[in-house]
Amino acid sequence: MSISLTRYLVEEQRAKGRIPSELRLLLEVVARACKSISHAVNKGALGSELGDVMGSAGIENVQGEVQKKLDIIANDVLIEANEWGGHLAAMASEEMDSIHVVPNRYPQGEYLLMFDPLDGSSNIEVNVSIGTIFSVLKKVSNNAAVTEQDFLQPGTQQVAAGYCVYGPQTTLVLTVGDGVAMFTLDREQGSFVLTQENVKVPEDTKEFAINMSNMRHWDAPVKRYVDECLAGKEGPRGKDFNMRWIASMVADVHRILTRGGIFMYPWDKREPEKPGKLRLMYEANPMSWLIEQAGGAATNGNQRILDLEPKQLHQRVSVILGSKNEVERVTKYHVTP
Ligand code: AHM
Ligand code: MG
Repeated sequence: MSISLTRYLVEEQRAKGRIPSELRLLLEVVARACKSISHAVNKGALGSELGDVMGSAGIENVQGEVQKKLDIIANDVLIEANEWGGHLAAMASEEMDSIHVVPNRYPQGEYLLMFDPLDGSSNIEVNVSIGTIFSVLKKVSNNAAVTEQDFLQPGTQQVAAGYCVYGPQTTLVLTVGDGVAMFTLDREQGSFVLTQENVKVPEDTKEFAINMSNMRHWDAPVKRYVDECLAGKEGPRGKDFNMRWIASMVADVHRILTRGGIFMYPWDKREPEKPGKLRLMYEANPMSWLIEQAGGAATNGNQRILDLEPKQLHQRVSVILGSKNEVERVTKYHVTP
């Protein structure tokens, strides 16, 4: 008999006492929002939702990146679905300058939701997998008003994290700190069905993912690691490596959770003042927790990502994650070159 996401969450709540009912509801609402984003993404050229956002204020978000119409639609879907339920205090998104506090007309809960509504959105037009990444924290301060400060908690404090990948299948991947579970959207039933539990990332791999066009900008430890992989059987690693780069973190991480691998978006010299391209709160923290829950590792080269103390909501970070032994190797090259 198939197990729905609802049943999985009820069991996590009831039998395991792992999640309170408000968190269960929150996750159900996020999943519902993902379903609706999946439908919008699926329409492709049949809808009117492809393309960049054209507005008088320009087409860039707070990060200086071009916004797609579907970025905005996905953001609105998540906000509207989540703001009235009473389980959230506030939300923060890669696509919004500042936090979105639950309006006064609705009851306020104790959770904080962060998301990248449509990760990898440069892939929308070319019909390649994209996804939604989310992370949930608990508001710890007793202050009545929620501020950005409430969000600035390390990744170890997450109470739930996951992503939904919109690919050939729509798959929701979730952790509440009890391993990683995958749910596939059954479009006939309209519900997410558990398709894999206890997901495990193999400790070793022969597959790496990095944007090789940035090679000349990398730091020495990353260059050394990739050079050694490229040297193959004849090189110091004594084996051939394969390479993949989808330019959609959700899809790259999904592959790694499925068959192992290492993903790197390291700091590079293009914009030396930025610690990396990816965002700590919306991308690195939730993905790092999922990877760790599946037995993998995630660092910024020097430190475990989940231990980083965030200073800003839109903070960026260097990311190295995936199969444990490979991540440890790259990290070792940074720490003791
Ligand atoms: P986005 O959140 O604006 O889509 O950017 C993040 C994406 C990641 O999904 C992906 O790993 C990376 O950017 C790809 O970057 P690049 O085009 O530099 O290879
Ligand atoms: Mg993103």
